[in-house]
Amino acid sequence: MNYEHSIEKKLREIAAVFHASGTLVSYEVITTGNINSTYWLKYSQGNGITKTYIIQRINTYVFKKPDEIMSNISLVTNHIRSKSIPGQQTLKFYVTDEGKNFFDDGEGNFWRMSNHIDSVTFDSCDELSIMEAVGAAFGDFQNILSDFDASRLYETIPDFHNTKKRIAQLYENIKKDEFSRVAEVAEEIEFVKQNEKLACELTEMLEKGEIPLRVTHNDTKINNVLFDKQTHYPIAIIDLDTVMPGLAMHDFGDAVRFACNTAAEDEKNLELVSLDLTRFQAFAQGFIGKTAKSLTPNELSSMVLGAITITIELGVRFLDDYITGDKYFKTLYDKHNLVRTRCQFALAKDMIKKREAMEYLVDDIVSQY
Ligand code: GN1
Ligand code: MG
Repeated sequence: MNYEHSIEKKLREIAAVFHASGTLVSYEVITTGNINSTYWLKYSQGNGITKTYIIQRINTYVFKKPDEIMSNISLVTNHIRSKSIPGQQTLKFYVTDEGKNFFDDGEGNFWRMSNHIDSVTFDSCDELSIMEAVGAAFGDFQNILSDFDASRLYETIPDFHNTKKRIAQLYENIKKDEFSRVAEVAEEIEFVKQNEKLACELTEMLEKGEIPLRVTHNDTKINNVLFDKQTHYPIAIIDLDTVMPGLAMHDFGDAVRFACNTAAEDEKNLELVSLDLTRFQAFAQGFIGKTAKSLTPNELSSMVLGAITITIELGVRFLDDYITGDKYFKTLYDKHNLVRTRCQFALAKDMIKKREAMEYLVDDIVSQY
């Protein structure tokens, strides 16, 4: 059986487990996302009517306890749904005969199926109104979850954004050098050493109780916001696998890292990589506009630090994956993780250069509320 045929067979099998209705017309592999495998399926209901579904195979190397992610997602989506926010849609996960929102196929694979929300997404965007809307959507997400009891959530990836631990782990793996790749990355290691103190400031503030944990999204890429096709109004936030207690500055910062970069996350030509201050201003206006009243002064004054921190942290994670044999992130070619590392560090350098300008913009927005 060829590969495509076996995937199609598997998808039909999984869709049946979750009681997809109708007959499969077509499917597509969705290639965005570095962790899970995602498929879009179209089912005919007869009379020209179709229904679309999303099936995902959860990466169990990354998410060791898929049942815990699905428990979190179900609590969070129910919470969002219970607020009945006009214009907002929520992901709905289908259940098996046993009433479970995931399925273990007995071959080591965990699957889930949700509705597909008809929408558009942006991987990058020069349109400032969209940038502001993305900021507002993530800010709103923060507000919607502000009354959610965090103790009900599992920590799906322990220490996910604990920058200190991420760096400590990198140093451990540098010592082991299991794949003999350390010599090649001397410059990158030097960058980490030079910026370690700065990158660990937020972790330390948290340890000292100077900033609060909140329920956060933790993976705020712009393409996790779904927009209405016609109005370009945000209608849903997806990718809820890492919703857990975290820092508001990390949500702010990760979105900035991804959406305000003038290049792609894995751009090889580092001259193209920089922080776009105009996009930053628009995003910050949206995010801080929604959250200024509920965040503490320490949080508001460390938003830019959040962007620098998360950019260095992701570079550290890519580098760690590179020297430990590329097991965590999906890679499309040899050294893909190294390319990603270099891109993140180049962006972090530019953010450090522009830190004052970024802080000035944030302060200006804060002063409006
Ligand atoms: C991963 O798979 P995706 O694109 O949703 C990663 C994020 C990184 C991102 C970088 C669970 O997210 O933390 O920021 O890649 N997710 C996990 O592109 O590790
Ligand atoms: Mg994600």
